[in-house]
Amino acid sequence: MRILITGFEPFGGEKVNPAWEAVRMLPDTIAGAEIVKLQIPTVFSESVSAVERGIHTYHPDVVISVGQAGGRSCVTVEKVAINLADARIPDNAGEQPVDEPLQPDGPAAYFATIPVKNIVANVRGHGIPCHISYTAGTYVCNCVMYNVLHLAAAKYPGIRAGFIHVPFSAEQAVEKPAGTPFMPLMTIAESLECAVEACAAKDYCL
Ligand code: PCA
Repeated sequence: MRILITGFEPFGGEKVNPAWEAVRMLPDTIAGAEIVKLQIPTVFSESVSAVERGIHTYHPDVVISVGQAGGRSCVTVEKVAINLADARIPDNAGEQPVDEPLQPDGPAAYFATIPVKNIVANVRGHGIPCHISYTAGTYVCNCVMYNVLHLAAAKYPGIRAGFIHVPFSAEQAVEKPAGTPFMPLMTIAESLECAVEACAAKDYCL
């Protein structure tokens, strides 16, 4: 099994993105699955094509995308992506869509096709706080999750896909007001390893 795992470049004035920093720490093999890591731009119009190039190049069985969710206190595994782009801040190319559909003819939403509950259980089983989330927001992360699931439904039926949001890393929180939720980068990376392990297992429920 081959798993493509993507992480976003920094955005919104941050120096790092804990998603990519954690992804790049992962080993090249987890539970027998080959891991391919890819950094993708935090740009509405470029992010999905970057993932699709990765799909063309590496022919993965599973695509897991990872993004920063500043303000969340634990790792969250996204259940659903919605057909909406509504950006609070401009992306890294200055694009700021407001109330736009991602796919004018697409369905309102897609559910993740990775084993969301098993991932949550495995991450928690390793002592790391983790929950299901029922909103991936309306920014670039939701755009990638929706469009990768759309691609999988239309063009790559063998691929399973989903999204994981991670909190700020400790080094980011140092610069922020007291009380800002964070997680050490090592712990974030460990949670991703647990997530991949759950995806690599044969018997699982969505
Ligand atoms: N988080 C943003 C986009 C890139 C990232 O890492 C989001 O949640 O949409």
